[in-house]
Amino acid sequence: MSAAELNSKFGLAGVVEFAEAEHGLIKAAVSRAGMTGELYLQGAHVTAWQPAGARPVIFTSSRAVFVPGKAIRGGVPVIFPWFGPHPTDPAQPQHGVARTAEWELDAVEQSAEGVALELSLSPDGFALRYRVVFGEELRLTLAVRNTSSSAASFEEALHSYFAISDVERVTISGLEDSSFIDKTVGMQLCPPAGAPLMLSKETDQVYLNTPDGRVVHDPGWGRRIVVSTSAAASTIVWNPWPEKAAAMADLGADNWRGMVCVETGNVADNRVHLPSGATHEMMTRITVDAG
Ligand code: TA6
Repeated sequence: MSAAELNSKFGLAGVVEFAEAEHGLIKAAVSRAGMTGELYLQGAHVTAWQPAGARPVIFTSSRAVFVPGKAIRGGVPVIFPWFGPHPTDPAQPQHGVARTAEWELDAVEQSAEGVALELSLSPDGFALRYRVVFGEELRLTLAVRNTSSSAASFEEALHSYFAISDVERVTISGLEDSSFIDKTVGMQLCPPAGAPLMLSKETDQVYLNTPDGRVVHDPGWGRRIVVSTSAAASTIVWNPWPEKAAAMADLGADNWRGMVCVETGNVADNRVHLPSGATHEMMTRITVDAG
């Protein structure tokens, strides 16, 4: 559907407006009572959320490219049905197919909790429903139904990029008791750190069996980003640091310090196993408060 058709079917004047962005990608701009948000239909990709009176919470790279079929650098990419490289076929795209696919918009509604957009996608053997609620909090719910006639398994993640003052000054709590796979040292399984996480070098860690909540403490901006989750057993923490960031055309050496990925998912040992016809629903709720 064109932006004009989407506006006539789903638009809410002054609240939800669709527009054609670069290279024909369609985006929805959301605003209500001072809160603003943005979502691209490609990948059902949230690229901005800023509560009223607060700084942006979601980071999107100033060098991000918005091209059909290419993943957007930043925001909240939806990772499905595999995380990282495909397990057996290197020709398959990193992080699955959902983040570069064109999702169907099914509904737009307003309620006390905020402005909700509902989208769907049907990759082989599955039916995905994604509900994004922009409000005082950002609530993301991904439901996956196994539409095949046999049991199936998959990995999933909401690969959220958070805007921060300085990655070397933030602390991440809630992962102290979880062991993790360190992708920077050959996927080594490491024991729990027993203390909140501070980043001092390239970090790419997959935490397993994590509790339903973590906090990014940002002393530079005097705030906390609180991430509550349900039915998500994994947490991934990532920052490429300057050298790798400089080698990424859509990130660059001037962007790495102001972002950290703290992702909600079910990956590696936490992958989901679903009987035929069954549905699994994962949710993350993001809020900010004065730290
Ligand atoms: O979530 C962390 C990670 O898996 C890292 O290994 C890094 O590759 C990052 O995702 C970004 O992946 P992308 O395919 O978007 O470049």
